[in-house]
Amino acid sequence: MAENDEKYMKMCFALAKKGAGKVAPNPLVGCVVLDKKGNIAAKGYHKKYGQNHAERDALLKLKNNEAEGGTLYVNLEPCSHYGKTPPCVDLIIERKIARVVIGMKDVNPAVDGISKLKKAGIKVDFILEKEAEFLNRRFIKTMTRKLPYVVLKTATTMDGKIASHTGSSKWITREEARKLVYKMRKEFDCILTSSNTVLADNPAMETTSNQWKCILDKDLRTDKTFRIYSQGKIYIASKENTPLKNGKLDLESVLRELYKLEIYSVFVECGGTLAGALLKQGLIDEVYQFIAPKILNDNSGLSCFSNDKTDEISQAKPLRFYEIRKLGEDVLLKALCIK
Ligand code: AOF
Ligand code: ZN
Repeated sequence: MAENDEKYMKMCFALAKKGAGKVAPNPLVGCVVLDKKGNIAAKGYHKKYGQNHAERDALLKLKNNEAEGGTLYVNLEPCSHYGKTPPCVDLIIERKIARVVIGMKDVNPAVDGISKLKKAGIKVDFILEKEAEFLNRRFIKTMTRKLPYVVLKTATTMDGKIASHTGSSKWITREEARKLVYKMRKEFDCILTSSNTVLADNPAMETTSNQWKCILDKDLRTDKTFRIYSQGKIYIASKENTPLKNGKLDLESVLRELYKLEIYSVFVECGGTLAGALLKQGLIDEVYQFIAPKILNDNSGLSCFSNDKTDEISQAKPLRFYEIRKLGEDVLLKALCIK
């Protein structure tokens, strides 16, 4: 039974992922319904923000009560509240499902589906909880912190440098890695950078016209002649609209402002100072690090994280690698910051 539970929960994950990029700030959810005999009766997923939840999408495909006494798999606790749609638990009860297998409890305080299911005599089991939480890490962050999910991208030499002491930085990684960055940007509501990066490199940071670009520019040193301004929606955080902390823009306030603009995910492309400050303040959720097979060997070269002095290795920020990929000559490491 547990083996099948894993199999069908993994099927839910795959269905859920079909909603990627279309459901934020809502979760990625997939659902599989089995009849009494254990055959698949219906599948569904959450397709678009504001539309039917995965459970409703699946259950409405049933013609009669063919799933009576059956099992429903869903990677997130079914909802019990009236939001944009009625409670999924009511429909589950109505369709006479006997057992519900859940990936993770919902972090939305409005939801208490598990006790409602149990009260109705439905058996509730959990499976692959960690995997389910990993899948919905963006949802968990935005729902619990009211802050966007932040991924910092950096491209370094093997000794962690992003430029030599003269500022020479083009190019560290090769075409293939750089092309992947263009694709990655599309997975985020906003690209964030600093005026230092704009002034030093004048990057275009191509996005779609719907995406935001946030420039941290305390003293308004950049203007529309820079390439970054040529497309996308622009948000400038400066001392005129952002509180200062130790004479610098308060980074958490900037992220809160972005959240108010319905920006739920941010891709940071910047130099070591801002990267270091974000890291120190615990504002980074993940790091994507491209590494080229090169060693700069320049003591005064610029490091990818260079905000602060740290005395002890024990004070180093802990992360967890979850993807390691070879891209032509370069590699890409994806790592989660462990809070
Ligand atoms: C989804 N899709 O498949 C499930 C969700 O505003 P509503 O009515 O769409 O409710 C959104 C909340 O419903 C969401 O924050 C989450 O707690 C819960 N479950 N949401 O968008 C789904 N199952
Ligand atoms: Zn629901």
